[in-house]
Amino acid sequence: MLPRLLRPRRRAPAAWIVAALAVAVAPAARGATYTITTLAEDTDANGNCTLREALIAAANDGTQDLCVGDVGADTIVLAAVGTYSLQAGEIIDGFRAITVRGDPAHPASSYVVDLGGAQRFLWLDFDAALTLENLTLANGLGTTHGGAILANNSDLTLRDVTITGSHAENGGGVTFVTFAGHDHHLDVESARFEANGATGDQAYGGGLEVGLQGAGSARIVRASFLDNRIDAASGGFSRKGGGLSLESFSGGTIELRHLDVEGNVIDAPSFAQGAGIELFVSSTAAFLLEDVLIAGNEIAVADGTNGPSGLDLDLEGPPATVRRLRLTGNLGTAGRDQAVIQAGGATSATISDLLVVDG
Ligand SMILES: [Ca+2]
Ligand SMILES: [Ca+2]
Repeated sequence: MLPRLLRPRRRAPAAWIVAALAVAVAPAARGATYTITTLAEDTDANGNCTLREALIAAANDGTQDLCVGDVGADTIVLAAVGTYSLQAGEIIDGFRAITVRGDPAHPASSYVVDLGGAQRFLWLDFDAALTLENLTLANGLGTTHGGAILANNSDLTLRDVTITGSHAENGGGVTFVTFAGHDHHLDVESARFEANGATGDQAYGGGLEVGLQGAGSARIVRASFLDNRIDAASGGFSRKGGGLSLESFSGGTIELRHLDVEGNVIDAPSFAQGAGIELFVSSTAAFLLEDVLIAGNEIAVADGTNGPSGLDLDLEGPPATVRRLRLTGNLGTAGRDQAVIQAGGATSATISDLLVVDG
């Protein structure tokens, strides 16, 4: 006897065919568009749709006041120029896709979300997707990872976005981490990570922490990492990447281009590496690092285990292209080198056009 799914089907009655056609032509879920016209924060049924209400509606497909829930992927448009308050507690998004954008009529600096040193903008937890366009996130507070955004096994896209004044133990501004079986993508284009801080005893990424732990890929193009910090007081291990820390263990392709990395600091008594950038890649997918300025970054404490000050690049397997790097003035009080570049394992690395001056 054939398994049930393989048995020949009887001819469908006419009514079934009509019903099937009706399903076929029914419009797909389009998702809701929430246009936010108030800077205030509330979850009261008072006849408005605040940013908090829209994020909760989008993260749950449920109605909040005038934000009507929809099963599709949702878009939130910040239509009021000014500073939005989002400080009343963590919002978690699992499985849903959300886009939040500032109205293109004004620049990203016109749409600020003030997280009040109280919460992240959003915690993406498993197979969610967030796209941010043309806005600024300020004063976020995460716990262990991701001050303004924690993307855990989820897609994250940042375009024309500034992340500033945010703190967590790792990933002071943003943490993007993905594990085996969750092949998610980080896409950053035209973004600024400024004056964020990682505060863990063991800390990765003062501005941005990327961890590809068995899957995932990253593209970061035209991004600035300015004046971010890692501050670690006691004597633990691994304080890495004052501006950017990216580590890949069997992750996918990595493309890093047109980066401006200036004024980042690691202030730690020991084991501080890459006050500007720290990159460790032990995958076999392509790696590209090009057109990067690394200037004036600092390892603040003199210790034999500390350094380099500008760039710590360790390639352990990928076919790698590294070119057109400018390192200047990465001195600090203790950084013994502006850059350390290591290529081991099966890496085939082409490294060219390095300018290292004033250090
Ligand atoms: Ca309301
Ligand atoms: Ca939805």
